Amino acid sequence: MSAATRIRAIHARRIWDSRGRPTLEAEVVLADAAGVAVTGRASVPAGASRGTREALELRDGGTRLGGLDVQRALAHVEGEIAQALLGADAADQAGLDARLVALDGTPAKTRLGANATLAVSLAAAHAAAAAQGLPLYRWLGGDAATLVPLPQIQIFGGGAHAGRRVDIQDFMVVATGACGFAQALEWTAEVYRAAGALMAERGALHGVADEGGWWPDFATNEQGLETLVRAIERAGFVPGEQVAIALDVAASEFGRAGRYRLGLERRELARDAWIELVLGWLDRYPVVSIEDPLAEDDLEGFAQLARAAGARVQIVGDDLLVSDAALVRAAAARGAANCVLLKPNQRGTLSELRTAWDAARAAGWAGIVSARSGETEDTSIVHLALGWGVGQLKVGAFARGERMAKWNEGLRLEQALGARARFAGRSVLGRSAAG
Ligand code: 2PG
Ligand code: MG
Repeated sequence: MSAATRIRAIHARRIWDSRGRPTLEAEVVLADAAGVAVTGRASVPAGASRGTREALELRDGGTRLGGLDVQRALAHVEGEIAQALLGADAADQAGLDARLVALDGTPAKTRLGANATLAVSLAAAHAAAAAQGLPLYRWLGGDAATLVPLPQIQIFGGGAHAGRRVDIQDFMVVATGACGFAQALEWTAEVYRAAGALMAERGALHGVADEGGWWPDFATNEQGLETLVRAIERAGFVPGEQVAIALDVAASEFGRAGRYRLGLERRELARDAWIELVLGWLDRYPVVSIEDPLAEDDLEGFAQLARAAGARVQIVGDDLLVSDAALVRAAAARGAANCVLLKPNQRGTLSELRTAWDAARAAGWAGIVSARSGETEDTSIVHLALGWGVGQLKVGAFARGERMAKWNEGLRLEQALGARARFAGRSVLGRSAAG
């Protein structure tokens, strides 16, 4: 190990996320050859629509701050974790993460908390990159890290992010016809603005949902899709050619044991009828990607939908897979999806997240690195997407500082790559083998 990447200190602090809730930030301190401190810093996001198999986000419970404080996780970072990792090599990510996993000793990080382990895992990566004088994506991917991700950007928020006003959680756009990240953002800005204007015209503009998408004042879920197509057109783009639609249905929020209950439309559908309804949307609207169209307990439903539509649409597993390599392999064996959503805090270390991406790639799947609905100004996920060549990035809407910090970081990285940047256009979208 080079002395420059030896861990000298680990600090933690409580900070506040985009919903005003407590979260954890860690700093990993190294010292360079001249003895000058080099610090890596990372913070942890929080989901609202969580998969039941996600690693545990450790909260204090009780009544203060709604039970959401993170003092116990913070104490774990400054206590046990710091003790175990002092003197370790921050450049050995796999070794560090294996120590974190072993130290916790539980399958879902229920002892130390995945928030505690992730903050340190990611801060160590930042510190190692800083010690080499490299941006994080270069440290992770070297010279080969040139694939700039295709962004999935929310226009309307729904589901658990909008008081269940509509059932579908994310109505997003994907600028599949754009020639670069900067152009994709510019086109999305026009669509976002047009969508706001359409809502204002019918007296339905009521601010934004948790991730910055317009509040979903719709009579039916399908009205959200119609409005999105009209917004794309009004912004001057050809729906499906220049700008297409991506949905995160987040169906675990309203589906269980093969039954799907649409609160907005006051009806409950059996799995087959629900799949028929979704297939109808896929026929009538230019949807290129659909996430969690079925509930996390309905692998069979996923497989059924993938057989019917997987050759023409990207089917993304989020709650279904919770960024877990074994779950990815099991779903791939059933042909149940063709893309994995990658959220660092679903597992709690960078190396475990990487393993899930490797499993997805081995299955011929696509991937999307994703933020959570509760975020901070941390932009690490943009670097993960680029550094690992994942090809797609989902960060929420085109509004709110914690979202724009990430989109703007993507712009900086694309510009830094210059002529070496390759924009991941529509070819990175997942497709199942037909038949
Ligand atoms: C999701 C995310 C982001 P949450 O379901 O993909 O939209 O939501 O962080 O609440 O799980
Ligand atoms: Mg999701």
